[in-house]
Amino acid sequence: MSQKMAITGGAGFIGSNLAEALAKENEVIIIDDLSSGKLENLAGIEAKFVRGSITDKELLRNEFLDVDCIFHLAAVPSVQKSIEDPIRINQINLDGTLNVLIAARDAEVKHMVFASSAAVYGDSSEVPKKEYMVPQPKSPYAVTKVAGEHYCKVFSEIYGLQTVVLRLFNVFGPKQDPNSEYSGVISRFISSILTSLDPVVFGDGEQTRDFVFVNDAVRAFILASRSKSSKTYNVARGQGASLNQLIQIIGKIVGSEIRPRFLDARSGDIKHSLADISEAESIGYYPRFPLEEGLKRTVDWMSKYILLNK
Ligand code: UD2
Repeated sequence: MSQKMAITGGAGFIGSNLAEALAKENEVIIIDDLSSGKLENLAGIEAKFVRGSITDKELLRNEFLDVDCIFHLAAVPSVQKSIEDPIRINQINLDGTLNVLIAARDAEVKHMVFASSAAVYGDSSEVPKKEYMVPQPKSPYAVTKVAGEHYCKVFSEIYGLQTVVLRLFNVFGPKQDPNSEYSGVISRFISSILTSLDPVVFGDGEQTRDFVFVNDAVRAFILASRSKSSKTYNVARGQGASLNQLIQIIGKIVGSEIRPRFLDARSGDIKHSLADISEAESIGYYPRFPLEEGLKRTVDWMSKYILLNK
């Protein structure tokens, strides 16, 4: 049955992939201030686009009328920026989330899915991460995500707005911008390799992350919107891969041997990040894309992107 869905941050990397999937069967409204999202991410997607910020309560209240489910992804997604300017990031990420919740309540929306982050787990060495572990935020960014999660729970309990929280691990895939210093490592590696530059590895490359292909993350959002309880779920693949392994696989895909440039490890970098995804399995989430397949699709997309942007 076709529903009316709103996506905040719908022009961003994950938001635009979600919009593409939802728009096939639903009426979709995308709200994005284009601070990091891009209109080109929405090419070919049949949806209403509203340029605006989650700091604008009035706009949210109007756009949420008759909406069945809100996917709240809008945020400044940078740990580094939150360290440089915690007040601004709090205003957008946390006050913005509160605005979205209040506007959802006022417009009598029934469901919301909130994009949280593996950053809430901090840098404890205990792996795999399980949802019941006590959050240990290590940056203002992570604090805004933990607090946003709490607001979601409180709004469920007090106002009956059903909220599902997704803790995203290292999501990668088409439409991830490779050009920012803070972009995900996979988009940076692939764009360097395709432009004949040596990818830079911070540290020895043996650190591991739980990389998940964006189509799997999108499925998690859709399953979460159908779930009947206000719970928190890790979204990952449940398997770690090291940067050295990534480079080997990408080398195989592009058919050349890659020699990375090893630099000092980033300060505050964690060694291993891995999720337990058994909770998410209870709502029907199973990652469908093996790492190699996801990387192949990302290389294909990035090759076209580089050609178009030459
Ligand atoms: C992810 C999130 C971040 C925060 C954090 C919480 C992304 C893009 N970032 O950071 O927002 O939630 O998790 O734990 O999802 N690296 C290189 N070369 C590069 C870029 C990165 O070697 O050109 C290394 C980096 O030092 C790190 C690993 O690759 O060891 C992954 O880096 P990342 O920025 O993709 O993601 P992460 O897990 O540090």
